[in-house]
Amino acid sequence: MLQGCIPWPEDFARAYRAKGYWQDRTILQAMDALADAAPNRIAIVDGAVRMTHGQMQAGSRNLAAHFHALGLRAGDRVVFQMPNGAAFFEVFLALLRIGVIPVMALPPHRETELVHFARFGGAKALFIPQQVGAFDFRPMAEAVRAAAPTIEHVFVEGEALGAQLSLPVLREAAASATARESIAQTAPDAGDVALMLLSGGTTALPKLIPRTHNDYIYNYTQSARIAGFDQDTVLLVSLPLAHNYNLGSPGALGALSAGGRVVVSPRTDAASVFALVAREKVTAIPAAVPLVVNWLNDPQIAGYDISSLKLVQNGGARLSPELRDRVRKTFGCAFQEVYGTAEGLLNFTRLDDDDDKVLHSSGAPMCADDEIKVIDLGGNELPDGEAGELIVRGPYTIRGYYNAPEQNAKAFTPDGFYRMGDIVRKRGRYIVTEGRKNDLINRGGEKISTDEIENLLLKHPAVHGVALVAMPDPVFGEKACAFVTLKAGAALGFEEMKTFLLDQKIAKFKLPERLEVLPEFPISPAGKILRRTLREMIEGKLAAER
Ligand code: DBH
Repeated sequence: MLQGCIPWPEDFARAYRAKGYWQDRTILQAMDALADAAPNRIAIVDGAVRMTHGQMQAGSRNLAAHFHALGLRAGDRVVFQMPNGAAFFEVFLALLRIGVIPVMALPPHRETELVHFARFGGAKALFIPQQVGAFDFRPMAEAVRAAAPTIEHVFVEGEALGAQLSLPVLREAAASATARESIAQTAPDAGDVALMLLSGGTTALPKLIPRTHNDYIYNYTQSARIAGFDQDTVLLVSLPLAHNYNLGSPGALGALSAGGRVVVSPRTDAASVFALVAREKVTAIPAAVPLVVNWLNDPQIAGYDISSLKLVQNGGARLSPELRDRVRKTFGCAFQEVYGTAEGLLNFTRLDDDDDKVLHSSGAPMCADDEIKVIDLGGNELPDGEAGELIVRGPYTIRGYYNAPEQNAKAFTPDGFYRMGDIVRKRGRYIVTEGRKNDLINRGGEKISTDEIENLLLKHPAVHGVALVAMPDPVFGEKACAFVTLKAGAALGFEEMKTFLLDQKIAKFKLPERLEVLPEFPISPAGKILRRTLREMIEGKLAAER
C-alpha cells in the first residue's frame, strides 16, 4: 500500500476477503467488464452527449496512454477538479488505468484549498475546468503550480493557457503505439489506493482519505443493492460528482455498476432537474436538504411528468420527518435517508422499512460487519437509547488519513475505530443522529442539541433555513444564537420566535437568546452550512456591541 497510508490489520483483511466484501478486483476491472459485456450501453448522459461504456473505455485508454507518456506513473497523486460531466468519468478511469490516484477536489475549491491538496498530496498534476460561471480556473492553476512545485502538468477541460495541456486536444490525438503498449503492462493491485476523498470537516482544511479498490467497490456495489439499483436505474446527479455521496454511496459508480446510467444535470433548480427527469425517465436522485426544500416549494414541478421517479435520497445532513413525508407524497416515490461519511461508514433507511424508521431514523449500517459503538466522553460504550459519540470499524472504513499521524491519533481510537464526531443514539442497528459532537451548545452545564431546536424552528411558516450556533456568554459560557433565512416576503422577530418555540413546550434553557436573519447561509464546497463562520459572525457582532 502507498506509503503514508494505514492498512487494515492482517486478520481483519483476511476476514473481509473470506466474507466476500473484498473481491480483489480493481474499479477499472469492474468498469472494463461492463464495457466488454455491453459496449453500446449508454453510461453517461450529459447534455447532447450520450457516452456509451465502449466509448468511455476507448477514450480512457487513449487518455491513459497520453498521461503515461507525459510521465504520470502508478502511485502518483494528482489533484482532480474536473467539472460534472462525461469527461469526469473518462479522465477518472484513465487515471485509474495507470494507477494514478486522483485527489477528489470539489468545483467550489479555490487556490487555498488546491494548494493544500497539492502540497499535502505531493501532487504531480492538476486537472481543472476551463471556466465555470464567470470563474476562469486557468490563472488560478498557475498560482497553484507556483505554490506547489511538485505539479508538473496542468490539464484543462477546454482551451489551455501557456504550458497547460488541453484535454480535448489530447482526446483528439491518438496516443502512440508504444504508449498504448506500456499502459497494458500497468495493472494496479486491488489492495492499492484507488482514489483520495476529502474529509468533510468544516472547521479546518480537509484531510485526505485514501480509499482502496477493494473497499470502494464494496462501498458502491453494496449501497447500490440497498438502494435497489438495477440495469433500469437512471440516476440524476446535480451535486458534485467528486463527493463520496454522489460518486459512490451508491451514486454514479453504484448506478453504473448495477448496469444503469447516469444523467448529469448542470443545475440544481427544480425546473432544470425535473425537465431532465421527464426527458430521460430518471428513476433516482441523490439530493440534499437545501435542494429538497427548494424543490418542494417550487410550483413548477406540477408541469412535469415525473412518474418514472422511484427514489429520492437525502444525504449530507438530516432531513426533518415532515419533509421526508412530503418528498414521498409530492414526488410519488420512495424516500431514503443516507447518513454517511467519506471516511467509510454508510447508513441507509431500507426501502421496506416501516414509517417510523424511514421518517425518524438515520438508517442502519449497510454491512453486517460494520462494528458500531456509541461511547461517552470517557470512551465507555453506552447502552441502546443513550446519546454519545458514534465510532466505527469495518470493511470500507479507513484506518487512517493520508500522511496525518497527529490527526489520526485524535480521529481514531487505539483499537482502530474511526470517531465520526457525531452524537447519536442507537436503536438496535438503527441510528438516530442528534448533532455534531461540537455542535452541542453547553449553556452553563445544560446541553442544547442544535438539531432539536433547528427542527422546531423549521416548522415556523416564515422560516426557510436555520442554523443554531453557540455564542460566547460571560455568565453561561455559551448561549444559543439562531441564524435563519426566511421565505420570500416573510418576516420573523425575536419575540415571535421565542413564543413559537415556547408553544412547543420545550425547556426554556433551550431557547435561542438571539436571532440573526441572513439573506443566505455561508456554505462549504460540499453544501454544508459553515457553522464556524456563523460563530465568528456572532462573536464579531457581540464584540462590536460591547
Ligand atoms: O455527509 C457526508 O459526507 C455523506 C453523506 C452521505 C457522505 O460522505 C456519504 C453519504 O457518502
